[in-house]
Amino acid sequence: MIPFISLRLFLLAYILVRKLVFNVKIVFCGEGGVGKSSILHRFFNNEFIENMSLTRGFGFYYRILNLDRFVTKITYWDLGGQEQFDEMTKNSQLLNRTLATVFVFDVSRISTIKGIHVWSKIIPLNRAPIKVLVGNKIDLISNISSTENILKPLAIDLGVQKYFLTSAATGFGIKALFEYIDEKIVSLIRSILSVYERKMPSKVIS
Ligand SMILES: Nc1nc2c(ncn2[C@@H]2O[C@H](COP(=O)(O)OP(=O)(O)OP(=O)(O)O)[C@@H](O)[C@H]2O)c(=O)[nH]1
Ligand SMILES: [Mg+2]
Repeated sequence: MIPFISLRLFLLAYILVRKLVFNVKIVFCGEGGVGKSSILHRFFNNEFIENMSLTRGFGFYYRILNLDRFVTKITYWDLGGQEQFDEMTKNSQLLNRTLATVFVFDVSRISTIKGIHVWSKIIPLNRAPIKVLVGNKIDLISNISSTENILKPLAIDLGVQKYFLTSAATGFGIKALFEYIDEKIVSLIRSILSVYERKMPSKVIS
């Protein structure tokens, strides 16, 4: 990430390629079976697997956002939520330099919210500036408004900027979730770039 790059290195990279490459890490966390892998699978493959196997440790997905002045490589970390993998996943080194966290719970099993509380303590706000709350499996419940009544105070409590109701089964809310994360990443990088560019000599910027 740019804050860790020296200004001199930044200038050199900018002069050489006129395009910067950012590596961004996003983690999907939450209790086992809430649908983290299914959400990612739905987004990347536009498909739903009824009997998705549990994630043993963690999995990855990659995506490149190619913008006019910079390229962003986004890595989506799919963390296995089963307790047996805790040692591997709830690990500060693994979670280091996370830019965005997606906390997922299952709206048809409200008790899965407690997994989010556990994760929110492991990834404090200052370590991951973008935080999103997701209530998945919305296709399994009929009373959406009562779920919203749970989500709103929970979002405030966790200090997350936004919450989404999704269904990996139908695809509901999935595109909006990923678009929101993209927007937040791009605006964060733009604001960092503008700070650095103010410090650069004008002939380099022109
Ligand atoms: N009806 C319905 N089922 C879902 C949805 N999302 C996931 N599932 C099902 O829930 C089960 C668990 O989904 P996973 O995506 O494996 O859950 P996970 O959070 O990755 O679980 P771990 O890897 O164990 O942490 C699977 O059988 C999925 O088919 C959804 O939106 N609606
Ligand atoms: Mg999984």
